[in-house]
Amino acid sequence: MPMIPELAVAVLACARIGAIHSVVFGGFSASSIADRINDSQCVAVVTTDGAIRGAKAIPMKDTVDDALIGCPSVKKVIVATRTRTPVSMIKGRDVWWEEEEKHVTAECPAEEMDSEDPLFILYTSGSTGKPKGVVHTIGGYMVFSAYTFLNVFQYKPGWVHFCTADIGWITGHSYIVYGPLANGATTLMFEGIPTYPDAGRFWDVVDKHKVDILYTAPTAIRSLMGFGLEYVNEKDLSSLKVLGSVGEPINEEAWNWYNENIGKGKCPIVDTWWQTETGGILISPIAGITKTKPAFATLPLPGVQPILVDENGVEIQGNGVNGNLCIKFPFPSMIRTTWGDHERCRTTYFSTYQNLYFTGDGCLRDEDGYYRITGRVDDVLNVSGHRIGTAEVENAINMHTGVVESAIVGYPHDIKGQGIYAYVICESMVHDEDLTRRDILATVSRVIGPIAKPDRIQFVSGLPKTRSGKIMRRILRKIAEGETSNLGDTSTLLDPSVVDEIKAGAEALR
Ligand code: 7RM
Repeated sequence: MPMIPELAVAVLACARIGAIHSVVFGGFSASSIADRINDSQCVAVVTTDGAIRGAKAIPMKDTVDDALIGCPSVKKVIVATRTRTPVSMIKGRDVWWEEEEKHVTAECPAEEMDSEDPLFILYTSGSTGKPKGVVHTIGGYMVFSAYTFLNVFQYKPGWVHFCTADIGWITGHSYIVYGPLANGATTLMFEGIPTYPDAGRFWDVVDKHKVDILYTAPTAIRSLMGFGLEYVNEKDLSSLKVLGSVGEPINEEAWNWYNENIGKGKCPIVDTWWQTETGGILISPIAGITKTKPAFATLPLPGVQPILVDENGVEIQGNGVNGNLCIKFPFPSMIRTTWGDHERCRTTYFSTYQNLYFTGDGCLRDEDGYYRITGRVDDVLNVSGHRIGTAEVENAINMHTGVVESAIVGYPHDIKGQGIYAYVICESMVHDEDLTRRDILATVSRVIGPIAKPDRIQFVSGLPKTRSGKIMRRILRKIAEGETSNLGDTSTLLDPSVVDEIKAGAEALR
């Protein structure tokens, strides 16, 4: 569903009757929706006729219909009206939200549930295979989203909270719906995009609704920075008390811009680190209490025990150190299982290092004991704050006719944080590279969704592989970053000459 009140209503309605919800971001393709429906075996889908994105209307029901062709578990589809675009309604299966609403009373006693019953499933990308259904429970998740909302933002009764995420992601679940509402806060839902009708839209919303807490992503800050201050300065932002950042590392320049131009130097910034799997914020300043430092998530919240380990899982003690970020002790909203495959949960998160939850992130602990998350150390990209598995994108590209193999790496991108770089091997010489690129992008959109489209596609005749057949992503990453000299040891490669060809091709592409 798009970001309309009916989405929050649907989520809360599920919680009230004891049904498990699984919100799917509106930008995903029919095939991604079908994968999620089939993995969860869900019985009902709630959607809209269409959605509005900036100046564009996008189909929703059509996409759901395409998905449902291969989803026998779904018995009912509830369609809320948003765009009034024509849709096909299947007899016996599809009903209109507005029609059904007339036939139910406003009274609906809450179903009594066990605190460890599942509240929702949310699919998220990992380094291998299809997205996993992260399971959160009623008691722990609600307690922790409420506790962290109250404490991290230092929420005061009467405040207006504006989190710019989509409810299709965990940030929207925890800090648009559950955390604020469990505290009785006023929470804003924003259906638009930051740049429509112009780059002042966020500041408009803040001004119009006298927003107290603004919680957004570094990618949005970096993008809006580029439009200049005229969009900011014509708006009254004096209602703001606390600013938040989430989803990816925030660079110092963006932090300072946010602090000076949006917070006018008077609003504490909470750089909140957490994950779909953690359900709520784990490492973050407490607004106005923790002394902040640009680009640092600072300190763990009470009860959270982060540790850094080396490749062998040995704890790295002391300060001024770098390592892999793990969590030593459970907390209320930690992932309980991956839907339908408990073993996958165990191997993904709890087997890399013994007796530890491994986050997949690299992290620095500075001289003051402050934490700075440096980014993923596995094959997961963070593009505009969205998690994208390299394996998923590779699988999508490989489905395209004529493609033999592909390798995806991330590279630094000024606005998105990371861009998606694709190295693609085709069966024969590509005659019209631009045309083939376009078709590959269409395939990725069709298989996953537009958010997974590579920013750059380079056609290559081979990939740097070790004798055992493993792609040396380290080399591909360096080339994508524009590094041409220090590629490190290439002597273990099956065919070192392929590296020169790739380097030359990358330069030509830039
Ligand atoms: C909340 C969310 C999780 C990944 C995580 C990190 C990255 C999130 C920060 C961050 C640096 C932050 N859930 N990440 N917050 N990196 N500083 N404050 O984003 O499951 O979609 O992504 O996002 O790599 O592992 S998520």
